[in-house]
Amino acid sequence: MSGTITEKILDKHLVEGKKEPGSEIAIRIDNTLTQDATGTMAYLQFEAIGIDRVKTELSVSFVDHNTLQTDFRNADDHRYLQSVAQRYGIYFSRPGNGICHQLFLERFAKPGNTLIGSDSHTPTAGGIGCFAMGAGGLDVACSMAGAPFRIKYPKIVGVRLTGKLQPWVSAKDVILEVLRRIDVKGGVGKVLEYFGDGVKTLSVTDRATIANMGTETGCTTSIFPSDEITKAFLEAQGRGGDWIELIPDDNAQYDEIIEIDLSTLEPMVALPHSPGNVKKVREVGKIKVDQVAIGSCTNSSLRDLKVVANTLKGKTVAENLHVTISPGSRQVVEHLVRSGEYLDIVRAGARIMENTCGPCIGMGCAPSSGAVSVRTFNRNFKGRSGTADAEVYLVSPETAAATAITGYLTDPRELGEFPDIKMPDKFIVNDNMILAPLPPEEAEKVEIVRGPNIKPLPQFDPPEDVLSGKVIIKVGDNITTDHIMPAGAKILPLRSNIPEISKHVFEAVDSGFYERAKSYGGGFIVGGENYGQGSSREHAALAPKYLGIKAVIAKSFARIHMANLVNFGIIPLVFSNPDDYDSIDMDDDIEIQIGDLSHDLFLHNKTKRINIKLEHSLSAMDAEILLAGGKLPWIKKSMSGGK
Ligand code: MIC
Ligand code: SF4
Repeated sequence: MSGTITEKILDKHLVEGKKEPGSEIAIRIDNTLTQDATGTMAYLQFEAIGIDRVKTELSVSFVDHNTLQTDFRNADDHRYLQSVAQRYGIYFSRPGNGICHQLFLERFAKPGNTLIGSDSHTPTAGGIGCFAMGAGGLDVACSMAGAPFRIKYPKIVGVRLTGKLQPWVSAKDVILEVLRRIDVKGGVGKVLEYFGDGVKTLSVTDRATIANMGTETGCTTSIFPSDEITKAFLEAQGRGGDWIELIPDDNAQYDEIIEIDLSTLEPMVALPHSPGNVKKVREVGKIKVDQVAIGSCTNSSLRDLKVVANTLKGKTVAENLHVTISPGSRQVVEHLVRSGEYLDIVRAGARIMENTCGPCIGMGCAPSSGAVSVRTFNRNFKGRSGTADAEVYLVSPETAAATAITGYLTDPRELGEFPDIKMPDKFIVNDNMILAPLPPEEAEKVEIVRGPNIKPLPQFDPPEDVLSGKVIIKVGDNITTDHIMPAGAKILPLRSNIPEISKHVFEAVDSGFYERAKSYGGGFIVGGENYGQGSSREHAALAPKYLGIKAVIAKSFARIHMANLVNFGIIPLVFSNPDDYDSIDMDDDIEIQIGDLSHDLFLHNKTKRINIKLEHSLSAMDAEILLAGGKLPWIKKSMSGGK
């Protein structure tokens, strides 16, 4: 039976494996996307695999994360990315064109396709019925080289939407409600598949907002049907030919059901410092706010910014408040300019930024010390804004605009009547900032340009039979990749320079980590539940590996980060009994005999003179990759017929 949308797509793309939740499957990947901050590493790895041209139906390289260009390093990355795209048959979206997920939705995403992207919010394309997943750059490189992508067959959770959202309540409030119910690890191993009559009341960009921030539940992806509304969106983008209908069968069976009556939802807010810490805005009360930041891949569509423009129209942003707006794409900007709504925003005193990730990843507009920042973004991890003691609240564009006017956290329903929002019948399509792939004869002649900031990939040896060393750090639950490998304006330019970026590992958590890792010659990390949640950045595995980390022993792992650990030869191990977490401390001397990783393992804590039983959920192939010293040596061997 293949009643759900998820099953329909997975059935069509299945290359290997059984349709049983938790068992490993391999699927064919139609499309890939990368962004600049993860892209340089992904393409260095693609080059190292040694394929002449991408083997996917379509691959796109975006530049949206780091466009500050405070010196040559960033510009070097952009130049490298453009030349590599032209060399290997990849579309290239030039800096300034927009945020990868918004652009992919507008210009490339197809219902029924599979997509992996080197960014954790790749599931945004689930809003159009595409099965889209975040992955590490190396996995994306492998899929560009034609390799299938491996995931655990997910549990399929049906999220039944009924009713219709009230005025001033929007898609962001829906996903905040999902997060309120299932929190930041409630989606692990699952696909959130939306169905029911309420779906018809949501536009494609509303659906994309929900699918985008579904990432924060830890799910494999989120997906919506492709229906008449999807068709109208694609037609309005001049891409009607890309539409197919994709709806669940009447007798579709879901592993679990979540019921949401849209008409009962109210404006919601995620409080510091977790996207899962959700309350109703009216319950939280009137907190004084210092900054409002609107945009990000979650809430920067034309619809969202029209709501903001029409709410701000004729008003001035509150005194002492600093308001920024980062539109999702040039298409969005062009519409706002032509309709005059851009002027409404400018006149209200909001600062319109570039069409990039901007403040969402700490690229400028950091809040002041101890500030309260209200954002339409998807993550509010401590320090991510660039200010360690800032308090970040996540809300809808409606709540952000209302807050911008009053200066304190405001339930937008207090503003009275909802403005009349007019969406265009056709979008203004202008792809002049997207370079199409060159034909093979021309592509072959393209010279790849590498500046001094593009350092060669580090090489790693296979692991020893007995791993030994000290615990270099012990951390708690829900450690994010932002904790492990921070981003922001200072560190993002180092993404293609592993020796330099590795100096910043765990910087905000424990400034002694780098020195200890160096002086001990590497060792181990001990973590709690959901270790590595958040971003797909493989630097959170690659840089620790460079510092000699051999294994991470945790209570549980987030999906993408665990795959990245395997890809770079760091062994992800789990305590058989979670209480054993308490019997291991920083600086303990430990030893683990790994053998061929086919058995349960024991950790010998030499300092405490105890043995601790460990487990892992590695597949046979993961074990092979780890024993080969990582995925790059492994794939090179397998592609040259060495296995
Ligand atoms: C993020 O939102 O954390 C990022 C920056 O987009 C990351 C990717 C990266 O670290 O480059 C993500 O979500 O995967
Ligand atoms: Fe960019 Fe923020 Fe979206 Fe990540 S979450 S892709 S940094 S806008």
